[in-house]
Amino acid sequence: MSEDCLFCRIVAGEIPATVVRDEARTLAFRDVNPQAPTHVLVIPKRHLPNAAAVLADDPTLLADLFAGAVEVAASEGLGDGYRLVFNTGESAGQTVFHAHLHLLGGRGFQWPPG
Ligand code: D5M
Repeated sequence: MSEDCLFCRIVAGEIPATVVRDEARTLAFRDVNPQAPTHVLVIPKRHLPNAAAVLADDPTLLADLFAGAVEVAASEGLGDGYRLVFNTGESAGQTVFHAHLHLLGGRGFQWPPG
């Protein structure tokens, strides 16, 4: 755990979150500032700063994040489609430097994204 990391503190139960899926190595909870009717973040419980670090550390953990997102998408009824996003680095809009996979659904999306 990184003491000054917001998402580590959610994993530790020090900051409340609306958890939708709690697995051995991953946690999924609702984004506090939702950009779609369903907006869930799937994170590794271990502190890793971004998706590239997850891949370098353990590719099976990256697979667990995707599996978690796909399973939450199904349980949220997003059969029509959804978007999965890793913002990686400040220039890509990453603001929390604990890896997190955004699951967005329940509305239409544009391409390219902003
Ligand atoms: O996404 C970081 C995301 O984290 C952003 O969509 C808001 C969300 N966030 C920030 N604080 C919280 C708490 N406390 N609970 C739930 N969600 C939170 P990024 O890709 O880094 O821009």
